[in-house]
This record gives sequence, structure tokens and C-alpha cells, in this order.
Amino acid sequence: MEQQQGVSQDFQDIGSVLSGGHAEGSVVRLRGWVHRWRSSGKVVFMTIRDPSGVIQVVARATDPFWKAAESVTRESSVILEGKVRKDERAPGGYELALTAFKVHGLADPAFPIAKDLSIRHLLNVRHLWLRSRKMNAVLKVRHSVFGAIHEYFRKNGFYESTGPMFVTAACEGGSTLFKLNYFGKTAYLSQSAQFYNEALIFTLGKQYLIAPSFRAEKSKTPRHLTEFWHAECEVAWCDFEGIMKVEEDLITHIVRKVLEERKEELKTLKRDTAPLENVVAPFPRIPYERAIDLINERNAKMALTYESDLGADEEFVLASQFDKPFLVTGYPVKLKAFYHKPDPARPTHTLAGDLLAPEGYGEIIGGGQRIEDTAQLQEQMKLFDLNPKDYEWYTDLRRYGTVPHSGFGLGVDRVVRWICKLKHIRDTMPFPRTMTRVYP
Ligand code: NSS
Repeated sequence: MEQQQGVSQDFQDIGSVLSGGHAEGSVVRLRGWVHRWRSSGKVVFMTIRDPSGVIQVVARATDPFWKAAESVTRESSVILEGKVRKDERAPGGYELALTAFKVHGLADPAFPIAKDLSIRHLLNVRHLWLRSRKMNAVLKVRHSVFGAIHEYFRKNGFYESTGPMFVTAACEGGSTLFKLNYFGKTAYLSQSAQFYNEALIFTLGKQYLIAPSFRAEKSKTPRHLTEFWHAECEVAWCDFEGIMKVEEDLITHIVRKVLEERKEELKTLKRDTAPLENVVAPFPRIPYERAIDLINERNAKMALTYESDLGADEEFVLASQFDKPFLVTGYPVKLKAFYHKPDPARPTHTLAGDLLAPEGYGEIIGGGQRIEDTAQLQEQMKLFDLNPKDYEWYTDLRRYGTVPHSGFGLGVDRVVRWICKLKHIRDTMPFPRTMTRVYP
């Protein structure tokens, strides 16, 4: 029962008991935390949690460790041994009759998550709320999503690289830049690694990274963070059609992987997995004008024109009409960032598209083909009131051996939000950052 030095192999995890890995009557050794506790005076029923699950354990007044079991508090860390018993009434179908029980760290009885379960309070005690079954399940789905992204790119010939967080120019418009004093010079936090990714394709060909991006989003919406995790890739010799295929395959891979690895967690989150089973490439492609029509047909009050931008509300109306992810293609030039390549067949519109999640969730990927011609890039900067001086090195990429190239950025937190079917994006993050939240 003593704690050993180093990582001990002598403990089982609760998940292995719940999945029937130990015969009835056998004794298992566990370490975990007291999740729930009640006593009849003669019997203590506790649930103990560890990273893999929650199990009920029982102590009786005749047990030598009765005193410890009777006086333990919620969230205390404990080390125990118990005899495995199948019990239909116990959550998870198994129970342990304790044969040994030791408190390692007795928790202060004033554990602050009890009566007040308001959103605000749970965010204030986020460091403790992470122990909830809900957060445990979401964080494991998030883990699988990160793993699937790395796996997809690495299996498909992409090199992982990194970009700087301190940058000198906007990638996605000046209004959401976080400005800072960089030893007397103005710098910003990166909104996207895209320009740096573009530089890297001239040496790596196919490049990807997963990194934080920062946006001073002043709007309070359930899909915006000020610090979010961005999976971005860039591909040399690739056109719009080619990059849409990568987007579809990546999303299909992520969803497959989560369904494979996270059945239990999706059950804990009460996520109906039928719509996820449906996520298999290719996805529908909806030209921008058709998307506008679909929204107006469903909600005439929005009265959109073919020049209107799509915000969260518009995308909700659109994305509620689909039961699998879909792409909206050919956005008007004015609605997209300056670097998007205008469609040579229709120069008022871009070779750019967003990938939207169904069930009302909306945009999870933005991407497309980039302008590859120096003069055209400079023209476009003028059109967008940008100073070409701020983008000198970026323009060099066209001056020296330009190639057709395309890429995209996927909001990892948005993907987790959709897959877990969460109301708010902050619940996809261990420590979310929004306009009103930088603590803890
Ligand atoms: O602004 S994007 O649409 N596009 C870019 O940043 C490109 N420079 C990426 C690229 O091509 N390499 O953002 C991409 C995605 C978008 O679809 C969202 O899923 C996510 O990044 N995103 C966000 N997630 C959470 N919170 C905020 N504020 C946010 N902004 C974008």
C-alpha cells in the first residue's frame, strides 16, 4: 500500500475493472480521488475516479480502515485495494469491496464545486472543474483530434514545422490584432502562421503545424476564443481543387479516429454519433451564391445579397440544412483576405472556400489558393489599403521561383466543439481565453 518511488507498475486502472479485465473475486489495487461519498453510519459508499473511469467502492464499520473511510472528504487522493464484484446497481456495473484503504492527501472539506454550478463560477474554478467527468471526456476527445491531425499529415507526406508567435504584420485583418511593445518596436501576436508556412513550402513542399493563434475578438460568441489552436497546412504545386480534397480527407480522418478511440467519452457527453458516422468524403460543394439562396429561402428576414458576409447566425441557418460537412466555394474578393487568388474565370470572386460543420455549427476551416504573381499581389494589397512595405518578405516568395500553392487553417477547438456537440467553444479548452476571461 505504500507509495513507491518512480512510476509504479503495481496499480491497475479503474477502466480495466469496468471493462471486465479482472475476474470476480480478484483483488485490484487502485489510486485515485474520492468523487462522491455517502455513509449510513454502518456502510460507506464512495465512488473513486482516476483518469480512466469511476467505480463504486464499499467500506464497512467492521473494516480496520473504517475510520479513514468514514472521515475522508471529497477530492481526497486515496490508495486502495478491493475485491471485484459484479453489481448491476453500481454505476459501470462493478463494485469493489474494500480490503485496504489509505488517504494520501486529505482534501479541505470546502471543495468549491458544490452548490454553485453557474458557468461563471465553474470558469473561476476551472483548475478544479477539469476533474469533472464532462471535462475529462472532452479533453480525451481533444487528445484524439490532435493525434489524428498529426497522423493524417505525417502519413500523407507533410513535414511538421513551426512559426513565430511575435510577428510584424496582419494576416487576417488589422481589427483583431493583439499589439505589443517588442523592445520599443511594434509587434503583434500571430493570427495565423500562413505567411511563414508559405515560405516553408519552397523548402519542404508540403508543410503543416498545430500552434496557437491569437485574435482580439471583441465579440462574445460561442465560437470565438482570443487564443485558439490552429492546424494549418500549405502545399506547393497545389490548386484550389487539390486543397479542398486535403480538407475533406483530413476531416474524415479526424472523425473516424474519434469514433474509433472515444466511444465511451462520446457516450458520457451524450453525443448522438449517427451524424458523425455520416462524415465521409467527398462533401457537398456549394457555390457562394447558392449558399446565400439557401439562407434566404430558410430565413427571408436575413435578406442577404450576393455581397453579404456570413456571420455566425447566417452560418447557423445554412449549416442546419446539412447532415455532413460541406464546402462553400468562391467567396467574393472583398469578403476575404488580400492573399486569396481571384478566379481567372470570374475575377470578382476568389478561389477560396470555407468548410462548414453540419448540425448548425458552421465554419471550421478557411482556405484556398494563394496569389502567386508579384504584381497581382501588390495590386491586391492596394485594393485592401495595405502597405506593401509591411509585406516585403512575403512578396519575395513570389519574386523568387513562384509556384501555384494553396493551404488552409482548421480551428481545432471548433472541430472539438462540433464533434462533442458542445454549446460553447470555451468548453473544448482546459483554460479558455476569451474577451472576459484570462484567469485561471
Ligand atoms: O481566419 S481563418 O478563416 N483563416 C486563416 O487564418 C488562414 N490564414 C489560415 C490558412 O489558410 N493557413 O481562420 C481559420 C480557422 C477558422 O475557420 C476557424 O475554424 C478558426 O481558424 N478560427 C477561430 N477559432 C476560434 N476562435 C477564433 N477567434 C477563431 N478565428 C478563426
